Amino acid sequence: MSGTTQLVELEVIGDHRGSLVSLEKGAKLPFDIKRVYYIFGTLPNVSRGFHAHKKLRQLAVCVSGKCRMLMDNGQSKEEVWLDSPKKGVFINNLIWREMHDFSEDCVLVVFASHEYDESDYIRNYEDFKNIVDKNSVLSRTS
Ligand code: T46
Repeated sequence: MSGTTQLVELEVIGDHRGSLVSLEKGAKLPFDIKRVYYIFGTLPNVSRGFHAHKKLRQLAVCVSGKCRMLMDNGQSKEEVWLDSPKKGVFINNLIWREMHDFSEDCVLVVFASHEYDESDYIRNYEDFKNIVDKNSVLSRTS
């Protein structure tokens, strides 16, 4: 993936009773969790997201059902199906994300590095591109 998004294989602790996944801060979850939210009951043909975050980093997992996540770092786009409770995606800051094709039974759980803050959202794609382009010029000249 792009380096700022990363597919994460989650370890399943299974026994004769079934499966359990445990998430703690570490290589697969490289931040303190300040907030958890989940998206469910998404209606047919509804897409969500269409924004980036200035600071927020997240790990997203479909614990039931599936959805297609598109991630865009301003230069290239990638898509991943979140279709297993064993599969997560780490989404760094300054990544435009869209979620599409939610199955009826989809429950998307998101672990977030910060509390909810509307001022951290970039909800306009042109604004997002301008910030990303400016950052890449700054990193080339510093
Ligand atoms: C993201 C993707 C994967 C809150 O009040 N608190 C919260 O913690 C969240 C996440 C949302 N809200 C409010 C803000 C809006 O009025 O709930 C409403 C729906 O949020 P939004 O339109 O941003 O939802 P999505 O599904 O487009 O995006 C969400 C997260 O907001 C976002 O951070 O990365 O899921």
